[in-house]
Amino acid sequence: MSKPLSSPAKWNSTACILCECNCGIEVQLGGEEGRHFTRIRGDKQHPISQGYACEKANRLDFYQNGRDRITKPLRRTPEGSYEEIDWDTAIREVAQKYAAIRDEHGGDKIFYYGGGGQGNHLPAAYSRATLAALGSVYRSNALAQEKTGEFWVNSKMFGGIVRGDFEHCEVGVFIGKNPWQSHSVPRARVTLKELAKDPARKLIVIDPKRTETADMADLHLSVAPGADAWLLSAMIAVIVQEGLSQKEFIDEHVVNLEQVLPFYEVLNVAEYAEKAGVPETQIRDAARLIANASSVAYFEDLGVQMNRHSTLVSYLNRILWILTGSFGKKGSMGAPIPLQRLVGGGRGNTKTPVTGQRIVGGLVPCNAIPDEILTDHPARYRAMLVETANPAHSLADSARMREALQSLDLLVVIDVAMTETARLADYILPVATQFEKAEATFFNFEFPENAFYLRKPLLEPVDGVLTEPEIHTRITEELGALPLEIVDEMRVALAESRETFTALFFEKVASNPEHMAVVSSILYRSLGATLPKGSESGAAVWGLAMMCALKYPEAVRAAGFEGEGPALGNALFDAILESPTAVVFAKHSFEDSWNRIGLADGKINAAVPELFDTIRSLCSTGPLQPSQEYPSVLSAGERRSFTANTIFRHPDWRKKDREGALFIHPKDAEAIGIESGGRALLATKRGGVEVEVTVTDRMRPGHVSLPNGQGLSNTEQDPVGVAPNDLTASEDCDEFVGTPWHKSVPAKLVAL
Ligand SMILES: Nc1nc2c(c(=O)[nH]1)N[C@H]1C(S)=C(S)[C@@H](COP(=O)(O)OP(=O)(O)OC[C@H]3O[C@@H](n4cnc5c(=O)[nH]c(N)nc54)[C@H](O)[C@@H]3O)O[C@H]1N2
Ligand SMILES: Nc1nc2c(c(=O)[nH]1)N[C@H]1C(S)=C(S)[C@@H](COP(=O)(O)OP(=O)(O)OC[C@H]3O[C@@H](n4cnc5c(=O)[nH]c(N)nc54)[C@H](O)[C@@H]3O)O[C@H]1N2
Ligand code: SF4
Ligand SMILES: [Mo]
Repeated sequence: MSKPLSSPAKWNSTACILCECNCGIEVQLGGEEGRHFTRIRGDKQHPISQGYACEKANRLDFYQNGRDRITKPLRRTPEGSYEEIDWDTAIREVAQKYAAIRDEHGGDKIFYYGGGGQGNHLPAAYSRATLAALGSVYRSNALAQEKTGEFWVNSKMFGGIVRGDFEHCEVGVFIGKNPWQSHSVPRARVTLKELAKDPARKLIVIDPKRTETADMADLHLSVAPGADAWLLSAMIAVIVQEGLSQKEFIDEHVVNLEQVLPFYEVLNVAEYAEKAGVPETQIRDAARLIANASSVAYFEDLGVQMNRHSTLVSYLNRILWILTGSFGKKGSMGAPIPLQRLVGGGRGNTKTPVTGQRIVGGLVPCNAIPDEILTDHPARYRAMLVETANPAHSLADSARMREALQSLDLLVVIDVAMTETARLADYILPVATQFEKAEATFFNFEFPENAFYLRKPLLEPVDGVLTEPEIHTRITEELGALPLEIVDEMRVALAESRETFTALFFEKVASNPEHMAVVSSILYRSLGATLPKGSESGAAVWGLAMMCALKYPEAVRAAGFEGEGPALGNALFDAILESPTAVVFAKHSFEDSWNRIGLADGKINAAVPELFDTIRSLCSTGPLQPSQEYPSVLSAGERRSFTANTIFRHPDWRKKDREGALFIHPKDAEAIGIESGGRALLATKRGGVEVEVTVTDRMRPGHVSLPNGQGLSNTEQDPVGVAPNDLTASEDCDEFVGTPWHKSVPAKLVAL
């Protein structure tokens, strides 16, 4: 029998939600009730990813039709199980309980964690109304366990976010970053291949492991785990001592470098190379290569940002940018125009209330969270709202994190799934998935052209769930914080025209701090109600498009939009709303980056004196040494081809390496008498777990590595693989910003 002829299935445009690249993809729907993703491909129309997608995107049905989905609001019973409740009860009780804590102890005792994952940042915009209504001031998310060191030095040196142009660089440098697996730069594998095959361009990788990226490198510096501070110091010293720095660039663009250089003029390169565990000749080669290049792009990531001296390493990396003249030109570092800044805001608190730790970008250091809760200090957090995050699994020291979450007076979790964190909650509020509502991210870091994508829903939400904007707006209303008369006025104005609405917004909302505190809900209830079904959550984007157009009119016009003032903002918003893919919203020159660094009259500041003592201390200290008790260094949480934080919960999504084996070097395997596929006991000071072992000469001897995102559990199935934070400790973190040392955990391995 011949196959029936069918019309070609429709390809629906959306984006992958598994990493910050958010590649444009197209999806065919089918299967039961047409709610399964049957085919997925890269979307050629997407201006940044241009048809690129990696193998993980093909597995997105494991998210849309994922394990552990929740579809009814749940309330914890006195016996500790859950009962289903209706939404009115859920909203009323949650609002009342938070309000009671606010009234008795102060809104600052209500702590917010999350607001966005790899594919959805709109909850961060809408939660602001709820938090304002509650007087909540402290918040955090995953960025405060990876990027806050980088943010802090950027704010002191550049005054804003800075990214690399790997598409055009002569030399690309990756420090503790494996873009072959973890991406983070657009079309990572294509970009890497282009770099590797062009004899005029060079790739340098700094990583203890010979990663897939290192395989392609011209120079792979296999640094000892946790020893990057010595390695980068030695590279700086080579450039300074051999007189290779870009003097013209420095004279024109940099201040305060004289405070830094004397130290490197006398630094003993051989000694630092020895401590870094890298041959001195390789360090000299790498330093000369970047110093003599016409353009260098740099990317540092978790290998150093979740490691010893992480903030210092971010600083030393930037000193290399300065010495090699790598800013504000094609192929080097630049400052993208954001549609919305990823961090910032908060209420201006600079220290955590209990332990007094530094708050960067409004984010409480993640490792400090248990200490801010597990205490009888009067300023402790007593309640939490967790949204689109799984801190019981993703933050250091899961056992302590669970204890902290359980000790709260109130924990509410907003999620699509019954997660490790949700299972500790008093109330669980289920939401539509990222393919059942309009969503977007603010991971928009490209230059000289930057793009933003308001994805439209592919499916109707399943019965019983709401979206985050709806939940936050209902809570805000319940708390009596939504100015209903303003919402009505805005609706009437909108019925007249968008221009009338815009004028009223500036006249009555933008000028009133109380209204601005709940602006997302005002926009949602007015403008949102007029947007196409499923796209209501795009209302907050109107505000962002407006701000962007008012702040960067030339760049927005260069991207093809017309108008002045608010009219330009409306033109941009309409394009975002109507476009079937991402919209290029800003265009500028590479040199324009100079206009966006906010320090010292458009110059780069090279001195961060808070770090100088630590810089000096490197002379007399050395990196982590193996001990008898803990002879190995564990990197807890490596990105592999089948890891995606905890976005996929069912282990079947992984086509290979199902359990997530521990990678170890043949020498280490021989020493403990184990082979690939063998099982071992892996112990750290915080815990012990059983692991499967894979022996590979990619690892550096003494260095072992476990994947991230494994060890998820539910009531029906035992966890598969190891939850990495069963092995990590909250006190092991950076002295400046509290980022964890997950990539160098002292560990011991015993064959079973
Ligand atoms: N496949 C996949 N991709 C992802 C994700 C995912 O879960 N899976 N998650 C996304 C997220 S949230 C993030 S933040 C990024 C992270 O992306 P990456 O930072 O690239 O990811 P990791 O594999 O955690 O760490 C990178 C490298 O650091 C190396 N490393 C370990 N110790 C050291 C050290 O002491 N010094 C140096 N120089 N390097 C060291 C490791 O060997 C590893 O190759 O990936 C994103 N992309
Ligand atoms: N030891 C160790 N720990 C690590 C790392 C490591 O390398 N080592 N990496 C860290 C890094 S870099 C990161 S970024 C974090 C990530 O950790 P988290 O920030 O906790 O994020 P995810 O694991 O991605 O969990 C996202 C949650 O969002 C839920 N979700 C999905 N879609 C929606 C939606 O539309 N709405 C709502 N409300 N919820 C939704 C998912 O079900 C899931 O519970 O993990 C960190 N933890
Ligand atoms: S690089 Fe892969 S995981 Fe990341 S967004 Fe693109 S397709 Fe998804
Ligand atoms: Mo991350």
